[in-house]
Amino acid sequence: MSKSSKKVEDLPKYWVKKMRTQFKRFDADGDGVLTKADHILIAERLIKAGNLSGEEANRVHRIFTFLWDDFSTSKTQMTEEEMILNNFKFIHDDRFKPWFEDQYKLYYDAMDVKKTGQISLENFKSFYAVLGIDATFADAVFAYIDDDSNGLINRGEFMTAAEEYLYDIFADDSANNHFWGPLLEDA
Ligand SMILES: [Ca+2]
Ligand SMILES: [Ca+2]
Repeated sequence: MSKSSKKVEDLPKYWVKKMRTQFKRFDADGDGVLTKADHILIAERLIKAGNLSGEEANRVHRIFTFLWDDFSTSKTQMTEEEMILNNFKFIHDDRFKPWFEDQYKLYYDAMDVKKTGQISLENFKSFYAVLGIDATFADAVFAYIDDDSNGLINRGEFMTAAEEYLYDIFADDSANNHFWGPLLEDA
């Protein structure tokens, strides 16, 4: 069987649960498909949560518009199954690594709403809240990502944790697998 003909049920179950969780976090309007509208909604919620205006608000809008345009590769919507199969293909093909890195650099920039170059616990909690994740889980995940325990997440720490979440297919239920919040039980 070639990789392209794989089915979701053939993939590692724990990893699929992570991807389903991520999908549901980003399906901001909850209609079961990822679209540009979800990305715009997340941007708007982030702008509201951070009380941003002017160029700061425009920047967040641009990031999420670009994330969708880049991520969707001109599709108008993406189903959960498509996303899972795509991601499984990506993690087995190094050509997609730079694309993945570009995408997560943008998430980092979006969390760093005030462009300080680092992500504070407050930034992190705010982003979690925007994605509908219970903030009580943010402390443990933040502490895990903050590898040098200086109370801030830098770009390198963020990328390492993001990479683990996507690439670690046989992981246990530890904080590194809660990058996008605790795994959803019905995921
Ligand atoms: Ca949606
Ligand atoms: Ca740190």
